[in-house]
Amino acid sequence: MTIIVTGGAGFIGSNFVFHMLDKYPDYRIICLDCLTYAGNLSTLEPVMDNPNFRFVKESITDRDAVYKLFEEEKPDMVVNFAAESHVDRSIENPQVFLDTNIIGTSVLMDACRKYGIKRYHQVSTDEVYGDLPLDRPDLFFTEETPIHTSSPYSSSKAGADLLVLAYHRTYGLPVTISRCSNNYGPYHFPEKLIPLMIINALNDKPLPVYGEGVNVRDWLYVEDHCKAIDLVIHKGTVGEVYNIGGHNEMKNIDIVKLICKELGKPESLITYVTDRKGHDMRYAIDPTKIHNELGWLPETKFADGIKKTIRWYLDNESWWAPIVSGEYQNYYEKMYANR
Ligand code: NAD
Ligand code: TDX
Repeated sequence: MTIIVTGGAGFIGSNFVFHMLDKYPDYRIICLDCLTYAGNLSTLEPVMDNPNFRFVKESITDRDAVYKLFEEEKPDMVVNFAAESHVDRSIENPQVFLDTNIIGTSVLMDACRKYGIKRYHQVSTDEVYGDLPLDRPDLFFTEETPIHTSSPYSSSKAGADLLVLAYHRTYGLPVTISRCSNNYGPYHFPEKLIPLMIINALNDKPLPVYGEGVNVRDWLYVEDHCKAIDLVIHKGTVGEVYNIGGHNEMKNIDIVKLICKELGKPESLITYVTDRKGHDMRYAIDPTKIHNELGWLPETKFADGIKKTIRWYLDNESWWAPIVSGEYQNYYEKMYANR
């Protein structure tokens, strides 16, 4: 079995590469990643010498490069993690989100049509469903919830999902889609809520909470997401969408306070800043389908996962220190100074 994993130098993709190489020692895993600011080759260091692993630095939007890779490797499956993934960046500059997330997806699927594939899997997000009101805790996103996006990021992911389903219906491409809630864990890029708050707290810097901090996200440990995708690509039904989430809703402010507590830092570091434009209020996944059909259940409780994650950032400063001292400083200045 040869699997092309796109975006495998990013947060979830790298965790997926590790999971697959570990669980299936006879599989060949090809990571296709162009190493944007969010891609980090040092993350993949532990598997670089594995004879079943190959890293290819190309963009999923580069048709010639993608076709060449398909000719060389004749993959059985493609799992597409490659994306521009940060909502705040999409609000600043939507164009690259459309290029990578929509055009890149179509290039990958064109290659699948041209060379043949057993499965094309699209890693999507719960954000395609928009948001839920805070005063209706009885409501959850199911696979039937209409697409109703808020940000350029979520719109680009929704556009990709629609294309994937269209390639299935029109060309019979054997596709699956998974829509997961917020992930956390090792190798999470420092621009995102949890790693940003851990790293700022460690440096005794202000903790910038958007608005009043009451927005709710449904957090899942990254390994549980990887295991769910593993199940979907092996046992999921072609043409189907699977929601992934572990019923773990938390307010942003409660997460930030928990991080302060775990690190022994004062809550006085918390600073309320101008809200995100179009900020989604609440995400909440109903994972009944993947549980009933594929037997998936999350294994890591948030209380344990967040401790493991904080421990990982404490032990792996050598991973994040070069990131936050480079170009990231300009990003941080632009997004947070005078906010
Ligand atoms: P990330 O930003 O950490 O990593 C993205 C990776 O894709 C990087 O390695 C980057 O270099 C690569 N990439 C970007 N553009 C590329 C291109 N044109 N060609 C090749 N590679 C390219 O993202 P992540 O958080 O790991 O998310 C991975 C996927 O999971 C995304 O599709 C995202 O929409 C989805 N998702 C993320 C979450 C989450 O909480 N992080 C939740 C649900 C779904
Ligand atoms: O500095 C911050 N302060 C803050 O209050 C940051 C970076 C975020 N927030 C808030 C905004 C959100 O309500 O925290 C919440 C989480 O923010 P992000 O980490 O940016 O994640 P989110 O916008 O929820 O999107 C994430 O989950 C779905 C991923 O980045 C997406 O790729 C995924 O599809």
